[in-house]
Amino acid sequence: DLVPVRRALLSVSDKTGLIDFAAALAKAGVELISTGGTAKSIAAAGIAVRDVSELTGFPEIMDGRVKTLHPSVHGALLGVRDDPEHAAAMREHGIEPIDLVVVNLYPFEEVRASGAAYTAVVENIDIGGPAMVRASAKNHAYVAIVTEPEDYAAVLETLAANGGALPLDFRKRLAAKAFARTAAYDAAISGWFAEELKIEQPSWRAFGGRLHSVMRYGENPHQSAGFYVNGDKRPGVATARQLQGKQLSYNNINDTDAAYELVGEFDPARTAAVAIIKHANPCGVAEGASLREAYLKALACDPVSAFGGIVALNRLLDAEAAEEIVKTFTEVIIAPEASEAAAAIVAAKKNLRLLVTGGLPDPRQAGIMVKSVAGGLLVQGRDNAVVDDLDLKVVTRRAPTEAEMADLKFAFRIAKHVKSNAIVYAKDRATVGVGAGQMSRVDSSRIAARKALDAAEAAGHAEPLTRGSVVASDAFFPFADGLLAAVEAGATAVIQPGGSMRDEDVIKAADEHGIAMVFTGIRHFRH
Ligand code: 93A
Repeated sequence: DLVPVRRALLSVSDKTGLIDFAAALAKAGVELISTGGTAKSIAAAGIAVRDVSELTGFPEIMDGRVKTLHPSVHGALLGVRDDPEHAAAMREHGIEPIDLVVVNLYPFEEVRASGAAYTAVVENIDIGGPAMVRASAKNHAYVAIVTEPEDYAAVLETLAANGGALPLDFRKRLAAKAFARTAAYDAAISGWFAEELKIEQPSWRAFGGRLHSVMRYGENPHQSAGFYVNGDKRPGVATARQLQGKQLSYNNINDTDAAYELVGEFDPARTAAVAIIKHANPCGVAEGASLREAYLKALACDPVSAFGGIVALNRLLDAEAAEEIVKTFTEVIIAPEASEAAAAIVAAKKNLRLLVTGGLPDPRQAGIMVKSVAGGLLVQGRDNAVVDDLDLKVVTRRAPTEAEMADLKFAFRIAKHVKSNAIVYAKDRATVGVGAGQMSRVDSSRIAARKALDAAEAAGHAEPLTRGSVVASDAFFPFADGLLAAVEAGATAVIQPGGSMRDEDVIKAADEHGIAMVFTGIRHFRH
């Protein structure tokens, strides 16, 4: 199952690593054939290359729209060499077999994301490229198809290890990758059309996806993992620039995303805000006059969990904040920007990743969320409800004070980003206890209160941090018990969606304890 590589066809838009690769192939005695721009680059480096027009006996026409769409090319890629009829057809028509195809496609995703004009986007729909990729991948019994510069090194190594040939399992793996690439490419194109046509129905196809990086492993070391991006340029983990630190892991990316989406809820013109995330849940979030103050307040919520966490900031990371953050073992810092002094402080921690995004995500932006289930995908619109836009209704005799109201909104903002059942205690624009991911809302309440007690003890406070706090619940309290657990912890005001059959019981319990309660009418489940 070894196929010697004697002739290669190269046609690439992304010319990264092309010359080195072409030179190595030529040195290994491989004959090179190439299309217009690719041939030019190779020839300019002094490497022998034949133009594909020579092979087809046909010039590139229509601005290159038709350059490789020819039987001399596709016959060479699709011919089953062990089939006598195929072999005869190849001889009869002078079709020379091609053993290695190196193609990457017109940069449709990048051009689309750049906001280019309609016609420019259309022009970047590659037709000949995917045709060659798919033809070669189908005929992997004889042809190897390379679609990413990052695979050039492996191709050369494998060729060297096999005396100038490539083995079947290697060609098969390349074929699988090739079809994944063309599938994602077409998904991006159809997603663009959907956007152009304002088709609202969320569709995973609209998500597209191009391999951004392969991680060492997934959620656990025995799982493989890759990070796919869809060309969406919104500020976030996919578009961030990593200034330092080792490669992000699967869990890092997931947690960093959660952290940055959360901190995007805080308008940097109004306040500095910091979120510390562990296992995709916040273990501390706070506003402050400065990032340093916000960080210290966030850290005080649950300093034990913050160890090994992800820190997201809504403003330029300054030296004062950086100095505090590096005191605790932290996996990732993500911010819109970082000052030079701050970057220098972070640089002392070799493994700590520092990501800058150039901006904040817009919490109100529409979008789609995709989740896989056995045999399918669940697709929904992004939860882009923001508490400031909601019609908040006071349902108790006592209305919240101004300070309580500010904390209630703060807590509900956070609850949106906590796995359900979510209970968030807050005081002075800082979380003091977070209960996440419990099957029972009462348990979430109790855990949040318990954590607040632990944090208070650790900090040497006499009182639990929940004393005089407010509490947010991501969904309604089905019974009064959840509310009573919050009262017991010392909360004085509550924010929740409302809408339970027993709302009246819950309101009555609140009134009995002098609690002020606000209904949002909006639920923030997050699973
Ligand atoms: O315009 S195409 O759809 N028609 C073709 O026949 C064709 N052949 C190769 N696009 C085509 N390609 C693409 O051209 C390749 O996928 C590659 O991205 C690009 C390389 O062009 P050049 O070598 O001129 O830079």
